Amino acid sequence: MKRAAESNMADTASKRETDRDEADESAHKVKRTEADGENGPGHDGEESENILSGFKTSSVLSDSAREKNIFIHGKLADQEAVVILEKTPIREETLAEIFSGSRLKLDLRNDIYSTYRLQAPPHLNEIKTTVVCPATEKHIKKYKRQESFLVEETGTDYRSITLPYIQKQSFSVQWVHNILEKKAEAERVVYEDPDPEVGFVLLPDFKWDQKQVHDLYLIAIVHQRNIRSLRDLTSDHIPLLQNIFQKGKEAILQRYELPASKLRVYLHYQPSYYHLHVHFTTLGYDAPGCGVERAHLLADVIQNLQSDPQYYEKRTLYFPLRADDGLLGKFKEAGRL
Ligand code: M7G
Repeated sequence: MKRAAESNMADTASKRETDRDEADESAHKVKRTEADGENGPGHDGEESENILSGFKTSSVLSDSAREKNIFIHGKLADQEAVVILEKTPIREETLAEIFSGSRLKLDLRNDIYSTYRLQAPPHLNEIKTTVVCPATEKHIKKYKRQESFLVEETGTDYRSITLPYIQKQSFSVQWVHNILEKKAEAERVVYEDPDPEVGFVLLPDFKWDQKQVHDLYLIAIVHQRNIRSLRDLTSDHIPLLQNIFQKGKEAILQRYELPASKLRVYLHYQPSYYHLHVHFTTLGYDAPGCGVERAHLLADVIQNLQSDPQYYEKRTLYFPLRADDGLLGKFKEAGRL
């Protein structure tokens, strides 16, 4: 898949084409056995009841013709829900079947030019679909297209404004605990270091459909449960961060044949989910949230902590907040914006 994200609907399609060209042929496709077989349900896809047949649309939160996705707010069996629909990239290995097994409808013919509507076989015409249900008001805001503002947060602001807010208002991290406890997505785990101090679970981010490597997106979730974000990191965490960096890169090389030089490894600040995790994406993929105003390279984080153990406790950090984010309101109330 390309992306199933909220805000950063930047102009990436042509960039992806370049990335595609750049990538080694061997690193181009996720090996079929991994992509389509062993990763279990939800990957090649076990048949599921169509829970969306009763979905009632309330509003379109955002959409993008270029990204070919749409974020919809609605109701599923009387519960608030967000549904994300996204057309997936056309994979090279499906071309033969597309050419031989499709129906063609002619739109126009003019000299040497002709355009058609091609109706591919249903299994080659899938739409990646993400359902959040029951969705909270915060989810609806997260996916709604809206203006952003850059916030400047000192260490003091963090303790007096941000921390009290996130302690009351953040998204549940139940899905993270489910992963760590193998109650969900266990078959998707790419690598695990079970050590309680420096250990982590590496698995595909749910934005990635794992069909092709050029938009690879994995997350490493730490086993420790008391590290909320970048702000909580001190030099005590260097062994944890180095372990994630080293073993995460090795696991990706082994599984996807992608070398470290092709990876962007970073943390978000602010994250959406306050349980420390690290993002691993391909360098050429313009992943949502990988801009300088939100992404902090893991390599830099480690170096900063090596040079100052309290770096992230003291440092002024900058990040964007959406217009109707409650945290933005708190910064305004405090006269910091
Ligand atoms: P973040 O920086 O906290 O927030 O990253 P963001 O979503 O604003 O980037 C959390 C990451 O976890 C994101 O890249 C999400 O796509 C991913 N993610 C979120 N959920 C709820 C799940 C999930 O249930 N499973 C998996 N595998 N990834 C998820």
